[in-house]
Amino acid sequence: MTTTCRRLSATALTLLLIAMPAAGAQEAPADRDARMKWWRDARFGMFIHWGLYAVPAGEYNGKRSKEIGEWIMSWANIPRAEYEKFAPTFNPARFDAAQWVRIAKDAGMKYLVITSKHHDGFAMYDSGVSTYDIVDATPYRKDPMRALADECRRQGITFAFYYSIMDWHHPSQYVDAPGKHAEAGHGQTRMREGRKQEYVDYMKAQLRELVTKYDPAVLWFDGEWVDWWTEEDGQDLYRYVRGLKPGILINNRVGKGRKGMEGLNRTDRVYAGDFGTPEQQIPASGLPGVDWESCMTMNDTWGFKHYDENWKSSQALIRNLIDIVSKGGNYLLNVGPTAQGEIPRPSVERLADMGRWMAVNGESLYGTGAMPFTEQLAWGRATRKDGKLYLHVFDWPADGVLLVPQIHGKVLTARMLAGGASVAFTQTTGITLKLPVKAPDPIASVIVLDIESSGGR
Ligand code: FHN
Repeated sequence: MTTTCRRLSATALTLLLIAMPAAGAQEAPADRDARMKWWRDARFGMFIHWGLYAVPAGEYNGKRSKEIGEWIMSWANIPRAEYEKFAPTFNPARFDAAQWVRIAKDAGMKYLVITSKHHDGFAMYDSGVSTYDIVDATPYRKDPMRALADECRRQGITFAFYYSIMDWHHPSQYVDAPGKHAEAGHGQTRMREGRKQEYVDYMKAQLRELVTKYDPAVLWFDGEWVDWWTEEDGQDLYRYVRGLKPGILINNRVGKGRKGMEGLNRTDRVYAGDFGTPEQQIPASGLPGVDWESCMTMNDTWGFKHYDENWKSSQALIRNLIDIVSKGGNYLLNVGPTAQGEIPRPSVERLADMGRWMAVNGESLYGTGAMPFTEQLAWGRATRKDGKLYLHVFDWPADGVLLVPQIHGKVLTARMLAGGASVAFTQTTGITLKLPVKAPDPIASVIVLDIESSGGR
């Protein structure tokens, strides 16, 4: 979906967001901070879109589309009974939970969010309330979510689930404009008369299974734009899931927004949930006052498409991560594994590059806050934490002179994060650093300033 609708200024947006009480607003601020802490510190997570759509991999009856892979049931207008036929051929024998988690961990990611059920309604775990799941309907017969949840715990990665509210397969819903989502802006399902409660009960039963059996740290909802889902439904679902696990985090897409929020991008609103979810974009000034996480693809699809080779470079991905964290957000970077159970090689290679950068420079991102400058820095980005200011230099100055705007507090030392070499500096209104001639890292070199008294400018 395109997420470019911005009718309010960033300042107006921020004020509105701060003014909106969330469903969890009864919670004391200190309790909320404690609940959010691991997530705010983590900064970098892996999104995994994996489901039956990996079987057609973007191609149906010889036709390919520019649309996203996990939407093939909608854009190729595949009837339910036909789409179900992918299940007996779905046998991800090469799936290796330990390897997936290792790939995320080595990239420097701290958490993983995987599709338990996407819009196609197919459960990727062993559901007791449906047989339309990977254990009952495929020759694989095993539960990869069990393996992943266990492996995440073993390797120290936080495990979380995505869950779609809209369901193209559940009999309570039907699609009245098949294949039309591109023109309409988004696919819809219509709710059959009198069947909504049955579906809400079904969702709640599945969510109870997911929370009680797999203990996810986040429930990441999506598909809430359907016209039969309301903000009240979202708040009820929020309370239900928090009731199952009080410490869980829930994204904003559980609900729809209140009156007065119509002009806001749906992914930026924080109302029923705990954090905003800008999609395929980095808000220019962050979303001050709310927690947020940008979710983005590495190519142009979330679910695997065998012909999508439009990969972003490792440099672009590393700089996106820095950019997001410097604006106070988290980066949820997607991979779309194949039907055989493998993360595509181009994704693995890029994640390895990110991991190499993070192994040296991760300190400058984990647990940090947004940079203390209101204006964009021409040469890069900055983050701060515990009396330290981290400068991420994208464009290394040819004359070796780096100008940093004024900050509160006296700079005590300046050094390169990689290797620790000292950097000469002078501080007047701003700070002038005298850097080595050559950039130590062509993607982003990090300089650490120790500041006597930390805080904003
Ligand atoms: O329609 C989905 C899409 O398939 C994908 O899951 C993304 C991820 O944020 N969310 C939806 C659109 O907002």
